[in-house]
Amino acid sequence: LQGLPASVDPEVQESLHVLTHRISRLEGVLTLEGKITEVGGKILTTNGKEVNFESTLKACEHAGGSIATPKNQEENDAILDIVKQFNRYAYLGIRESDVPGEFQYLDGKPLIYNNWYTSEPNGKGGENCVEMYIDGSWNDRKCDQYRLTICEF
Ligand code: 291
Ligand code: CA
Repeated sequence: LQGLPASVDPEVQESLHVLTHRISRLEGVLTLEGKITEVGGKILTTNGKEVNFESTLKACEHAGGSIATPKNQEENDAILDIVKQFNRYAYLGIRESDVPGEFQYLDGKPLIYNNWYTSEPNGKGGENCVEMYIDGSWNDRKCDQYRLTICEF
């Protein structure tokens, strides 16, 4: 393990080494079985269930994660892989702000990446959430639809 001060007890260092090894093996198994996808530092997963936006947030938070939120094309592609596998749209961790037509992350920060479908967001009244289409592009959409739950950890 890199970055550990030399003062860390050798037995503690060994324990961390063993734990790290075991975790990476578990990640390998889960990835091989298609249960998780790793992208950058993120782990993405789905329970295969379709629920509305609020329920998606709750499900992800209950599991100790948060709703999938693509911050770059690589992450968007990884979420898209899951969307394609299930052939179901998914809500993303993005919402309309108090400024109509402006979308932001759930923590209120402005978007640093987007993949809007042509002429979206079109804000057809009350489209405060964002869904990913089967081609990976985004559409603003009402929050009451049943969409594939995808969480990030
Ligand atoms: C159209 C587009 C989208 C919009 C969507 C919903 C559909 O896409 O105008 O921007 O978000 O309609 O308004 O909602 C209902 N109730 O039909 C539809 C897909 C081809
Ligand atoms: Ca729309």
